[in-house]
This record gives sequence, C-alpha cells and structure tokens, in this order.
Amino acid sequence: MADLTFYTNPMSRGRIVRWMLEETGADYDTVFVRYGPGMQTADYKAINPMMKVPAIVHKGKTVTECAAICAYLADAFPEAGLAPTPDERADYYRWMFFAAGPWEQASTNKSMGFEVPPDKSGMAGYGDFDRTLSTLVGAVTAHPYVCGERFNAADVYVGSHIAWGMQFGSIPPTPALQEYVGRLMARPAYTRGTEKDDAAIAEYGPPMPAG
Ligand SMILES: N[C@@H](CCC(=O)N[C@@H](CS)C(=O)NCC(=O)O)C(=O)O
Repeated sequence: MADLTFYTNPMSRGRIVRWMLEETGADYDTVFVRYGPGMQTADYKAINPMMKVPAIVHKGKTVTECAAICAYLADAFPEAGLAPTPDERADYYRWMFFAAGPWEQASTNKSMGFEVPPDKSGMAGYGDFDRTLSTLVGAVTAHPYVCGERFNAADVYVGSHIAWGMQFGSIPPTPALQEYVGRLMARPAYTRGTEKDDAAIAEYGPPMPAG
C-alpha cells in the first residue's frame, strides 16, 4: 500500500489530479468515490468536509482543491521537475491562482447563466467574463508554456481548464490554444491518466451511480 491515496471520481475535476499524479511518477492508491451518498459518508466527510472530489492523503496529511493538490505534488516529488524554478515562480503563482479563482468563478457563472451586472463588475473578483477569458488566453499563448519555455505543474492545472473550456464551448478554439493543448495532450502522463479514468468509467458505468 502506498503512502499516497487519491480520492476521485473518473468523471470529475479529479482527472486533473490524476494527470498530475501520473506526471510525478509517484506510487499511489486510487479510491473511487461515487456522487451523492458516496461523498456524504462520515469517512469521506472527515477527508473533505466539502464532500467533493478530488482529495489526496499523503503521509497522513490531506490536501483538497485541484490547484493546491497540483502545487503540493510538484513540491512533494521534486525529482519530477514540476515545481517552478525561481525564475518561473511569479507566473506560476499568478496563473495558478488566476485559474482557480477568477477563471473558475467566471466560467461557472457563465455556464449557469449568471451575469455580473455591468455596474457591479468592480465588486466581482473576476470583473466580467470576456476580460477574464482574454487575460487567461494571453497568459497561455505568450510562451509555449504558462511559465515560459518549460512545462510545469501550472500547465497541468491551467491547461486542463483551457482544454475543458474548448471542449465545452466557453473558450474559442484558436490555433494558438489548440497548439498549446496539443502539446499537453501529447504527454505520456496525460495519456496514462486519461486511460485510467476512462477504464474506470467503462468498468463502473457513467455517471458512477450514487451510493
Ligand atoms: N474547487 C474544487 C472543486 C471540486 C468539485 O466541485 N468537485 C465536483 C466534481 S468536478 C464534486 O465533487 N461534486 C460533487 C458534489 O458537490 O456533490 C477543486 O478544485 O477541487
């Protein structure tokens, strides 16, 4: 048994963490948690009181939130080279937090039909959807990777948002974004992660029924 346990559902944001885990090369156990009552058990609530996936428990410590998990794993497995170099750190923190905060909120609100009234955009952390989108797109198209010339954990997290946004229609698939996502999807760890989660879906059947 590994000292790293990954709690996920294969049809969830857990796919981001799965990819990150595969990038680290770490040995880990996977626990699939079903939607609904499966996430509301006392045991799982003790791991994540939000009753959401993903979560990891590493050496007795729990980490939730995809962005935090990606950053944590990059630090915990430095030999994988996924943590930022000193020169990359400014972009790394900036765009990880931007994607987890303003972009997550803007894209969720958009998909649910919530709009910030124009006279209230100064009070919304993301301002408005279009500004948030163009800022995010600018960040990932300025260089081959989020922090410059080198792939790191920020690409796992930010790049997953870009790929999902293009897939679900909230991000226009420009050639520059398609090239960026193509570089990410060509990574063997991305393929391994996708295959593992798709195999779990095939085994359990979508959408992993409750209970
Ligand atoms: N902010 C969290 C979001 C986690 C989240 O919303 N997970 C969804 C699946 S993608 C979930 O577990 N939903 C089940 C529920 O809320 O009942 C993160 O980044 O990890």
